[in-house]
Amino acid sequence: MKIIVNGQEVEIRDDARNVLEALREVGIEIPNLCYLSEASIYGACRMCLVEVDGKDIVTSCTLAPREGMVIKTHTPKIYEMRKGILQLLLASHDGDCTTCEMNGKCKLQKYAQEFGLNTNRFEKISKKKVVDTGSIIIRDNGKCILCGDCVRACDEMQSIAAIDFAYRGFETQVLPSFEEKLENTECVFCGQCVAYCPTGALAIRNDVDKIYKALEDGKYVIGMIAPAVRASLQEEFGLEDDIAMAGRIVSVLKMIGFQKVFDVAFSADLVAYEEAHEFIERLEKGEKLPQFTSCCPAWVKFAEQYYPEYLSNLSTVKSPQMALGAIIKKYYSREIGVNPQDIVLVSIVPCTAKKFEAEREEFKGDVDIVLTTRELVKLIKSTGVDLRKVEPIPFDRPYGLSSQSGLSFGKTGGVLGSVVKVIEEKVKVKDVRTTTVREGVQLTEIELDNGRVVKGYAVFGLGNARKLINDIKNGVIDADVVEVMACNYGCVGGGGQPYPNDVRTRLRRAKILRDTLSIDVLVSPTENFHMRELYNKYLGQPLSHECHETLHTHYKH
Ligand code: HC1
Ligand code: SF4
Repeated sequence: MKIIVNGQEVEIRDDARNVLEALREVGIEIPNLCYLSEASIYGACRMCLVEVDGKDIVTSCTLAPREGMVIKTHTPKIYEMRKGILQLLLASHDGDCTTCEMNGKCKLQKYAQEFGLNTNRFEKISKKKVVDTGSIIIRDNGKCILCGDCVRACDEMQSIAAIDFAYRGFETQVLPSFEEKLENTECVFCGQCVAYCPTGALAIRNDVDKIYKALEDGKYVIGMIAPAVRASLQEEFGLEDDIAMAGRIVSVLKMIGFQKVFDVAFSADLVAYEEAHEFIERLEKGEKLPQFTSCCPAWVKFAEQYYPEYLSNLSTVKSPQMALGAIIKKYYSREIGVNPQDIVLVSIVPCTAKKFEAEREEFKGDVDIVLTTRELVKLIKSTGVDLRKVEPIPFDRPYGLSSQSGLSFGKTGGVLGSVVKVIEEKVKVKDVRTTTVREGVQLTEIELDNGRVVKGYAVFGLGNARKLINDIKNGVIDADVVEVMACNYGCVGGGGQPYPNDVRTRLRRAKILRDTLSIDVLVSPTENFHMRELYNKYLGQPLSHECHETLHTHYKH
C-alpha cells in the first residue's frame, strides 16, 4: 500500500505489523525504547509517537497502516514530547555511564545525545537500589527504565517469567519473585533479557580478568571458539561480513598469550556423529523417542525444570563445549605432557548459559573460563590490536578441523541437519524433505528405505519449544528427533552476542555463517579425519564404553 510520510509517497508492505515496522523497512527508524518485534506490543515508552492525518499524535507501534494515511514522524511538537519523555527517564536513571556495560550501545544514552540533553531538567528521583551481582546475569535497577522488554522476552519468548514488575508508581521495579536472587529462580541463563535490555540494567558477568590472571600465573592457556562467534565479531570492529574472522580470532588470541586455539565446530562434528549413532540405536530398539538434542544448556535446564519426564529422551552426548573440554583435559594434556591442573581452557561462545554449563558439577570443571562474544570484544580491545589488520591464521590441529555440518551448529537447524547427514550415511534413506511449520519450527522428514518416515523438528525459543513438547505429549504431533535451541534463530542470537542483537542482525549472522561454511570442503561430520583419528586413538567405536566415559553425561531430575 501507499502512504505519505513526511510529505513523500512511500510504498509499504500491506501486512506490516504496524507503522513503526513498516517505516523501519523503508529506512525510517522511529525512536523507541520498548518495541520488540518478537514480542507483544507494549506501548509504554511513548517515544514512537507520530502525527496522523494532520491531527492525532499516536504511538506508531500501536498504529495499523492504512492506504493513503499521512504520517509525520518528527514535528516540533513531537520533538518536544520526546525530549520530555527522555528528561523524565533520565530523572530516574543513575546516569552512571562510564562503568556501564552498555556505554556506547545504550539506547537511552543515544537518544539523550541525539535530542541534545546535556543537562538534567528534573531533580533525580531516589529509588531503592537493587543490585544483584551474584549471578551470571547482573541486575542494576538504577539503570532500569521499566520498558518491560526483559519481562516480555522472558515470559513471551521463553515462557519462563523469572522476572516481572513489582510494586507501584515510583516504587515499580523489575524483580524475580520474592526478590530472590536470579540464580535461585527458574531462570535458565539464556540471556535474552540482557540481549533486549535497551540500557545497562541487565548485564553479563565479565570474566576477562580471569584470563589475565591465568596468563600471569604461567598457565597453559588454550582457547576454543564456538561457531556463532565468528559470525558476529566483525560488528564490533568495523569489518564487513568476514569469512576469515575465525582466523583473525586465532591470531589475536595467540598475541595475547594463548598457547593453542581450537574450534568448537570440531567437537560439534563429534557430537553430531555420536548423537546420530545414539538415535539409530534408539530407533532400532524403539526406545526413548523422540530424542532431544542437549547441546543448549538453557534448554537442558528448562527440560530439567519443566519436563523431567522427558529427561531420559535427551541425548546423553555432552555439548560440543563440554565434549572438547573433556577431550583436552583427558587426552590432549597427555599428548603435550602438561598436567591438566596447569591447563586453563577458555571457551569463547555467543551464549550466556554456557557459563552456567561449565560450572555444573557433573562436568568437573573441564572448561575453566567461558567468555561471551562481548567479553572477547573487551579482551581484544584491551590490547589495542586492530583486528582488521590482524593476519588470519588457522586453528591449531588436531581439534581445529570441522565440516560444514559442525559449523552449522551455530544457527537453528544446524544440529538436526548434521545428525541427519550422518543418518543418511548409516541407514538407507530414500528422501529428505525440510519444511517450515511456523516461525521458529522446522520439520525435516527422512524417508527410510523400509518406508518408515523419521520426523525431525528444529525449534528455537523456549516458548516455541514448550508448545511443541506439549503437542508431542498430547499426541498432536509425532516426532522422532527434536533440536531445541533457546535463543531465537539459534546460537547466532545468543545472549552474549554484540548489541544490537535484534532479528535483522541475527538473520545477517546466520547468512555469514552460511557463507563461511560454504567454503569448507568437508560436508559431513564423517569426513572430519581428525575426528576419526580421535576414535581410532582413544574412543574406539561410537557409543563405546570410552565414549560414554568421556563424551556422555546424565541429567538432574
Ligand atoms: Fe552454540 Fe554449540 S552451537 S551451543 O550456540 O552446540 O554457545 O555457536 O558453541 O557447545 O558447536 C553456543 C554456538 C556452541 C556447543 C557448538
Ligand atoms: Fe528469563 Fe533468560 Fe533472562 Fe533468565 S536469562 S531472566 S530465563 S530471559
